[in-house]
Amino acid sequence: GSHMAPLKDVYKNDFLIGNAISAEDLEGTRLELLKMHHDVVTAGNAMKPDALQPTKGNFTFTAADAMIDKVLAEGMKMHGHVLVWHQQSPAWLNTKKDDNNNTVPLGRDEALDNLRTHIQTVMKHFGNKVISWDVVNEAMNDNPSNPADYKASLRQTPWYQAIGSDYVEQAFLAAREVLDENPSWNIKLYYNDYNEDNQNKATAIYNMVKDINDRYAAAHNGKLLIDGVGMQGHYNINTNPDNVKLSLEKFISLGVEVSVSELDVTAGNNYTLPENLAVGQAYLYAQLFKLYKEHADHIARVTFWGMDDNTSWRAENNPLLFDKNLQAKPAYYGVIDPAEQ
Ligand code: 9MR
Repeated sequence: GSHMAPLKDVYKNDFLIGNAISAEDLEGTRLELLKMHHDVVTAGNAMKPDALQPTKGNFTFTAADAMIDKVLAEGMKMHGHVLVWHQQSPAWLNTKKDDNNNTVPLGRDEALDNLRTHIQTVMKHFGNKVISWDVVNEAMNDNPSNPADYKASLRQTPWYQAIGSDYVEQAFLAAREVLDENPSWNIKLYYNDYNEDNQNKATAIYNMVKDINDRYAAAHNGKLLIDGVGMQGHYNINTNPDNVKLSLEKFISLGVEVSVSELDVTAGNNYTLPENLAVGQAYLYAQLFKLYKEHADHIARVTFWGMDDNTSWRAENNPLLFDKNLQAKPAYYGVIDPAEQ
């Protein structure tokens, strides 16, 4: 109800509060709830590569344009998600069929050309309507055994297979060129990944960002290439906030900004949430927001991955602040008043 504290007001001195949306979230009651609590929006699917360039050179911006224009007209900001990923990306970007009709990686030059064209066309199209971009998503393996060797820790994605281990850096270079050509735009370039509470994965990500940024800074007067690290935050009720803290502080030590980009915390199953687990979930949300608040100087944005348990990608496990009737759960109160938990 309207007596509830808007999340964005509670954290107005700390960081932006965001949510992931689909087109239905921009209508009626859902739009009211979205606007009441959030400063900024991420498209859950509408700006992914398969949505924007299903076949080579055929850019399909209509739906994304309608979404972003409505978001801005309603007074919210937009975060761009995502330019380079191994999911929801058409095969033509980085693979081809060989003479035996087997799918094989494209050659480096052709794949690099596709990577750069996609990044630059999309960024120029949306221009300054976004505050930041996830340039590369989920490039790192889970729990890599030797995180000191970040290149060996990279996921063997089609982009990796076609371009090589420098595809992440190449993506950021392509994105940075667009910003250099448009100095009036104020857009941050992010690397975004999940399970970042795993210390091996966090260390590999740290090493990658450090290597890429150190070499770029040496050649460009100390300037950053990667501006930010997105900690997705797809957690569960057993996630240890001490591990989140270690990773958060590790990323902050890179001198980049951090955003919590896709937060949700699963608890219970079969679409049911017993009261003890609802309280445990609220407690974990509270611990996380205490941690985020303590590091607010380095956190630009905290974005939830969905508004309510019914429309969540993990609906069975009740991960969000509002229930299927859009009523606030204990988790909501954990977020607005972490000290009380
Ligand atoms: O929320 C998205 C869901 O609707 C899609 O089916 C799914 C497909 O992979 O992607 C979801 O969003 C993902 C995000 O883009 C990247 N990080 C993980 C998210 C959850 O899968």
